Amino acid sequence: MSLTNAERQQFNEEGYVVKSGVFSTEALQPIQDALGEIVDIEARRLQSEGALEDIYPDEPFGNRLGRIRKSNLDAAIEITRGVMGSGGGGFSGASMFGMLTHRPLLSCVESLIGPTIIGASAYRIRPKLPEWERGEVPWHQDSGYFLPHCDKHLLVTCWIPLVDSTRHNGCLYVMPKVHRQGVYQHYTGGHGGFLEIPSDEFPDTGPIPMEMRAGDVLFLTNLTPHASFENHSEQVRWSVDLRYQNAEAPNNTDEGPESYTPERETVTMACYPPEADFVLRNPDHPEQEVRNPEEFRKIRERYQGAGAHHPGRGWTRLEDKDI
Ligand SMILES: O=C(O)CCC(=O)C(=O)O
Repeated sequence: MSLTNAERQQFNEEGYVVKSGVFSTEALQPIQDALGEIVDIEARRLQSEGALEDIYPDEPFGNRLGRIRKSNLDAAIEITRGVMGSGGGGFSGASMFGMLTHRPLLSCVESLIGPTIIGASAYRIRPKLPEWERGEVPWHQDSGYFLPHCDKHLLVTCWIPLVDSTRHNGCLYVMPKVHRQGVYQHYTGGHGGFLEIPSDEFPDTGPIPMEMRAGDVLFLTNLTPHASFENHSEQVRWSVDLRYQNAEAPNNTDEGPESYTPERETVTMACYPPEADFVLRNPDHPEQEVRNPEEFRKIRERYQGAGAHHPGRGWTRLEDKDI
């Protein structure tokens, strides 16, 4: 499996493309099982602490956390924290490595960035709870989070629903055809604590809802504005977003978090310093490739909570916008 010429053309012209069926039901099972296990552990802990009555042990992955949310929002929020880990990129289990290295996905990514593929540091698991306003993610470009010297590079975001995603349960929306206009002004302290581009500060080219089946993949550029809104269903909208770049885009694959100090010149840094990048394919230096889940976990854990300095982009606070 790879992206066709027409799909690549759409990605280049519109800033996004959806490829159906990149992950089969069987291929999604290991990540669903792993996330289901974290939900189970966290739910049992809360139950033993008396914070949660019913933990719905017999509900399938797609329903269980939604049932818990319905009976106890605070407990459900706490469980999602356990799932997401620190900052959202904390889960580095074997099933995550399996997703990141899924061959059909990497073949599609290769058709966008070439044969050398680096797993870009920020990947996220997103359990969007039903009827929870803070679960909304405001309009932003991923480059808003990356350092400015990376704007000229392509970092591909692969957004993958683990359950069918619809307008009703809070699917992603994409603003097409504006990814060639550079990075728009973002503001900190936006909805849910995310970065935000206010909707009057970028062109409205008609936001497109990405209604997708579990296992389809939405490919986005780092300059494509996207957002997601409230989940009005009874189930959690589970998704994972993974990122990839080639070796020309700055990365931290050959350095440790201790080399990221406030004194260091920003232009020498990886695009997103707080988390570890990792080499997945390098035909010229195959010895650099991360080949197994254990190696991957060690690389990720080295950066986890290590405080690698991220200078950010100096965005203004939303409340100071018109001052
Ligand atoms: O999954 C969502 O709702 C938001 C995802 C997102 O903002 C991203 O992948 O950058």
